[in-house]
This record gives sequence, C-alpha cells and structure tokens, in this order.
Amino acid sequence: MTIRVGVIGAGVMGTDHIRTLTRSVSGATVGAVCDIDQERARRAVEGIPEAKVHAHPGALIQDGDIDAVLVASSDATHEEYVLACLDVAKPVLCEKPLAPTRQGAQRILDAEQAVGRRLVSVGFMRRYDEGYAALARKLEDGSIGQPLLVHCVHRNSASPPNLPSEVLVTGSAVHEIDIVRWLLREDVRWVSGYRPRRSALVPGETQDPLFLVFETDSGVVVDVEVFANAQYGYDVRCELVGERGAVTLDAPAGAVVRASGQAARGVAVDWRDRFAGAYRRELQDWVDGWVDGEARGASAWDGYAATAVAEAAVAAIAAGARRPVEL
Ligand code: ISE
Repeated sequence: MTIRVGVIGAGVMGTDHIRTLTRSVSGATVGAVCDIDQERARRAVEGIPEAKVHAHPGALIQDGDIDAVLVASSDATHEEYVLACLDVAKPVLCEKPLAPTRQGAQRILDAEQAVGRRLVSVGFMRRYDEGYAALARKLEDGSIGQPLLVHCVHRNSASPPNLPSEVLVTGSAVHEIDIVRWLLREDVRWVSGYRPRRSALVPGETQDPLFLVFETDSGVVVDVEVFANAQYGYDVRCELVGERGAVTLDAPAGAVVRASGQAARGVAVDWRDRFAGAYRRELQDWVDGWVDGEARGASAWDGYAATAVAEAAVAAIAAGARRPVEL
C-alpha cells in the first residue's frame, strides 16, 4: 500500500519534507503540492512526475487521489487547513505549532473529537531524535533517579530582521515545551519569562535572547535559553538533573578535526541538518501508522498543550510575572 501525500506549503520545511518523503521514506509518494507561490510549488515537484500542483489548499485537501495531508505553510494558516482536513476526515501531519493560539488549538481538538478518532499528528520531530530518545531511556531505567531540574539551550545563528519576539517562544521554545512534556511525562503548570540584555547584533527590534522557566506538575524546574541570533550556528542542548546523577544530550556523531593546535567539531547550520534523522523517522512512522490505519507521533492534545504553555510564556514575559498555564 502506498500513501499519497498532499503537501501544503513549499517553503523551507515543505520542500525539505517533499525531498524526504520522495527519497527516504518507504510506502509514500508526494501526490500533490500547493503553495501561495505557484511557481515555487512547481519547482518543488520537479522530478516527481505523479505530483500535481493545486492552486488552492482546499482543492488539495478534497482531492480524492490524496490520502493524507502534510501542512507546512505559515503558522497562521495551520488551524484553517487542519480543520479542513478534519472536515473530510483525512489524516493530517501539521508542522508545529498546531495553532498559534490556545483557542485555535482548542477548535482543532473539538473538531477531531467530533470525527471520533485520531487523525491529527503534530510535527514535534525531536521525539524521534536518537539523543532525546537516549535521555528518555535513562530516565525510564532509573539511571539518574527522580528528575529535579532540566537545563535547555536553543540557539539559531541568525533570525530574519524584526522577527516578532513571541516567535522565539511559539516557533522555537515550543520544541522544548513539547520535549520536556514528553521526557517527563507531565504537564507544565507555571511559566516565568525574562528579557536578558538584548544582543546588539540582532537585526531590528526583536527581543533576543529570551529566558524562560517552567514548573511542572511534580515541581521539576526547567530553564530554557532561546537565542535566535547566536551567530555561530544551530545549537540545541538539554541536561536532566536527577536525584542520583545527570544525563546530557549528545551532539550527533561527527568528526573531530585536530589541526593548528586545536581539536574542533563542527556545529550544525540549522535544524534541518541537526534533526535530519529525526525528520526522516517522524515521516516514516507517520506513513507506517497510516498503512496500519492509526495516527502516530505527537497528538492534537500535545499540540494544544504546547501552545497553551507558549501562550502563558508570552504573557509572562509581557507582564514580567509568573503565569499559570491554562489547560
Ligand atoms: C524553526 O522554525 C524550527 O522549526 C526549528 O526546529 C527550530 O529549532 C528553530 O528555532 C525555528 O526557528
């Protein structure tokens, strides 16, 4: 059985997913692509003779030749397209965030409940990263005892000028929110946010870096540095501190070059190379799930919870006060 996937959005992530689905995932083909820029959509399907280009996302979603939809358009459009997929009861994998607002994510939860079965998966690909999977195993096998603290770092080399400051939370730290919930198997209940001294190298008005603190149901405290203009590359770190030890996320295997008096290891350029394996495993699992007739990966509830925490974090930063998360 081959799942024919329709991809909405042929930007950076959409193009990456099209390439991964076509070259590295078995049991799936890209059946159609749609983008606000039709020329970009046409370029994205070059070399995939069976793929159509649709002018409108609605037409792609309703296309009877399309079995499942991957939403990789801009964040603000996610809710509309996921709801349209639910309207025709089609499986949908939506890039994060599921919706930029908690109310939007709630509407998706309600619509999925009305269909009566899981159809929505959310693209929290870190759940498929080997390093994070190793952290989860160490927590589960008791190597470090009960978790007490989590330290996270999320750095990009550069952001576009005037990136709205809240996107550092809704577009970047949302990954830490999800992975912390997944690792600890509990919800975040309180959020505090800080605006450290602003880097002079940030283009435009964006407040960068940001620093967030989460408190979970059981009282684990999580700190997250988000720095979108760190200059030197893409760097994601995580350390779990437990009662009996600590466990740290390892960088993916690479080469160490010893030359000119230094031992140096490369830094990832962006999330696509750092998490290439995770994206591939995520897509393969999603496709395998639908071959077996079931949704896999992060659920609509996970997407909703992540958005709820992100929203509380944005409010906490604005208010300069600790905020509860409304779930
Ligand atoms: C980007 O949009 C992503 O989705 C990446 O996964 C994230 O790490 C990065 O910070 C975002 O800008």
